[in-house]
Amino acid sequence: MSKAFYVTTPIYYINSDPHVGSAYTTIVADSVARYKRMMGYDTFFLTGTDEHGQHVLRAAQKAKRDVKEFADELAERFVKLWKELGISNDAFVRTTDDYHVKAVQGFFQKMYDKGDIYLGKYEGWYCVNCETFWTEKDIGEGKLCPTCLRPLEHVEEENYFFRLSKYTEPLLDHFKKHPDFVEPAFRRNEMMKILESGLEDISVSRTSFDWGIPIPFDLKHVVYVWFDALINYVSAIGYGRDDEMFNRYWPADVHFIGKEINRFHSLIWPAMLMSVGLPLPKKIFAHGWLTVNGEKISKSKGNAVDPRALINAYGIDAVKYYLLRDIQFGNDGDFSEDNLITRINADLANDLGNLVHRTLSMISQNFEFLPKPMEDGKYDDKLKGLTEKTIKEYFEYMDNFKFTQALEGIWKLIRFGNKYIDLTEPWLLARDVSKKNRLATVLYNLSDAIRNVAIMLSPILIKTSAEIMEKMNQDFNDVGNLGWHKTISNVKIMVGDQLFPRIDVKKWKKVIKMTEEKKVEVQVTQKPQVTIEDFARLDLRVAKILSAERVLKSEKLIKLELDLGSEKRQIVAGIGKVYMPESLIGKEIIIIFNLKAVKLMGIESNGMLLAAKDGEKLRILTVDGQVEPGAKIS
Ligand code: ME8
Repeated sequence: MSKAFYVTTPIYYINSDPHVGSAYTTIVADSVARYKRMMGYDTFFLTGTDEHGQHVLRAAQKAKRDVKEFADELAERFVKLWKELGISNDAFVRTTDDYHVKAVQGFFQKMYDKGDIYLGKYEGWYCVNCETFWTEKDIGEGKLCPTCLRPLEHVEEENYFFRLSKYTEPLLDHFKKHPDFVEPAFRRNEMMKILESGLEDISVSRTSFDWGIPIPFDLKHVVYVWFDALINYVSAIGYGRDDEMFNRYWPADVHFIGKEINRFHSLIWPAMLMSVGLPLPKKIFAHGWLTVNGEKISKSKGNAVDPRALINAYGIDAVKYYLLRDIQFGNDGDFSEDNLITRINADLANDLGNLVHRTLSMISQNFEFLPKPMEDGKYDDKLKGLTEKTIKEYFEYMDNFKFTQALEGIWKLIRFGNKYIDLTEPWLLARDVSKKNRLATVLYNLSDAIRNVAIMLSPILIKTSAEIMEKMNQDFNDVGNLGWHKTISNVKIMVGDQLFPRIDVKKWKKVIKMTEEKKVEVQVTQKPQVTIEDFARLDLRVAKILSAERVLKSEKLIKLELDLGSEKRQIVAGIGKVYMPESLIGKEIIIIFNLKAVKLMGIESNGMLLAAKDGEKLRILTVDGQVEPGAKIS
């Protein structure tokens, strides 16, 4: 039986639409799975959805929906999108699936029996968006989540804890013995630093809501959503229910994840596995974050690009090629539609498209069938040598997830193929009957280089690769077909259309409208000009916050007592979703001093503070260094 290879993506939260970021990890994992299948591995590729937790529950409540029905509907969008993107996952795990629920309960029980789970009291901060507990030392004054910058909630609950601290040493040991356990190396070093400072026990259950997996020995608790989610990697391959399958695929060969969830995968997950006595995954690869046109992907910015729109406009192969070629896997990268178009025109239409079209056209003009090589000549060895070198390096790069380099290598060969045409001048050979044999060899060699290119591209450019093979009437799909002069001759070929039509940049309507739309919005909302006198009518002053407390029954409003030097006053500010009252005390802020007093929820507000707003983000204005309260601003 062939060797097994098990590859996973994170399981995605269902409360936001899949975007080009989640598609990125899935496309990478799919390309690796397809490459491994081509290499003859018995490959298992897993993706899925992470459906429990407070954020999903709240989203369902907000939509006034039954939470399970809501989850079913949202999960389906992922299943459908991956189908549309041609993702070749072997299973799709949902954390609400029965087998997963049972596996999590079994896993938790085992850890409990081992003495690694104990009851305690949690008091600290929680980010509902990231479903992450944070300690005081992790977070700043503003009490914002270090990952997503949203306001944290204070939590006080009786929780079960996992003795993570106990695994600091064993984990350090594992990291030292397996230097490639976490990649890239700089991500590994980040984890080593955390380990060296010692791990603390973590809370692993919640009691304040029930949308989760009940803990078998204490049903008022549900398993913490991250604990639940991580176990997907074993539940989906039969943990606790199908030993044969489980033993075949576990340990995973690689978990592909984004850098923000590295700590969960490289520290917590391995410790959980150690606790139940299972081997650790062979590798965790934490890749970087994509921005879109230089900006963080976010719904409020309108740049959470729907991968479907991109694929409809450019085709799946072009988008995949661009992502794997332009973004150095491992590092952060920017998704730029302009660069995507440049790659399509330069690499796909010009280099690859022309090589295939020129070669096939010349064959069809001069021969009835794909010719046999008849007469060697100048430059043949160079093409042969480069083809063989490219294949060898391709394996090395793909095995190490260096997609950019693998594609660069293939494109060197493609470009040399075009150069080989210029050097051997087949159009001149075609004019002279005595050179027919040489012409046959040149065109055969070119076909052979193209066929090798198509096989190497097949895990990524699936459609294009199949199209090339069809045009050339060749069989493939097996790594054994890679190599010089393995092209079958004497077969009918088909020229057909160019593989990639060029995009006329001037006429083209882009998919990502974000930047233009934003500009329009700025123009529309820009206010009329004012004179210095207009501005002088405002009395702006520095005020020091003496006390701050939430306005009863309001999520948003905070009542502030201010020191203005000559007097004290009270204002009410709508900053409660972003700031914790206690974090505001002592700050020197800017207020409009001569604003008419108003009542907000029955409380007088005598002035207004200034704040910067960026979508959902809000930051209050302060002064750069200490000044006396009451100082005037001009
Ligand atoms: O974290 N650039 O789910 P999630 C690159 N449910 N990759 C991105 C990205 C971006 N801008 N945005 C998202 C969760 N991703 C948990 C995981 S696993 C046991 C539980 C990708 O829906 C990247 O892989 O927030 C990132 O780690 C993942 O989506 C986060 O997906």
